[in-house]
Amino acid sequence: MIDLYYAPTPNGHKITIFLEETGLPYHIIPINISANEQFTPEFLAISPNNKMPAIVDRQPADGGDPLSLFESGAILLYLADKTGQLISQDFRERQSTLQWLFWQMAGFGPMLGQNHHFNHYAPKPVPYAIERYQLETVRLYGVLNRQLARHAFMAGDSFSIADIATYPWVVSHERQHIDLANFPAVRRWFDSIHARPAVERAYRIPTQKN
Ligand SMILES: N[C@@H](CCC(=O)N[C@@H](CS)C(=O)NCC(=O)O)C(=O)O
Repeated sequence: MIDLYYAPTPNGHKITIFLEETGLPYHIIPINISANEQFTPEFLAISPNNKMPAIVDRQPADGGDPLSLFESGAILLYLADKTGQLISQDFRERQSTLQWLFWQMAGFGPMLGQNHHFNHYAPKPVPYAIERYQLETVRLYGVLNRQLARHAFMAGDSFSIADIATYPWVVSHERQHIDLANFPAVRRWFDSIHARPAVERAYRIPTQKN
């Protein structure tokens, strides 16, 4: 059983998509970040960076004590290796998957997070920041579009944790002032993932339980 510390954000949805895709048993522990539950000592013991998602695997492969992990990319890689699913066993496609997973974690997610912040949450408009993160958002969608124009999925022929990490951020493309008509390969990929039954289930998980 996996304990998932979760809120319904793009980074949270990465993990519920993975768990729904693989059928690995899990139990959700809601973290209400608006109520600052990410700062409780109990949660910080699992996620010292005070952010969700985080997991505790009560049956780790080494048979030892429960294993806790934070950072959505590390969690996806751990669960993919645990199940042998959603990461290719082919040497080269595995490297490609890790490369695009790290691209999402280091670039696409953080830059789009800044886009959201300066477009929707900053207490006053900061034109330089709005323009900087909009330009970077457009550049990153261009990178993704070029990759997906050559491959069915981000790492190659197979749906993988790289796609799972990236999709939830593309769900918010309108909030990022991105028109997918300008990125037709992303549009094709997005629609194909949106239609997956496990993805539909992941987005139907009730949002706040506490
Ligand atoms: N790099 C982290 C980012 C996680 C993250 O930013 N989580 C946000 C919600 S999406 C959070 O918990 N924020 C609470 C806070 O910053 O206090 C990951 O991918 O897991």
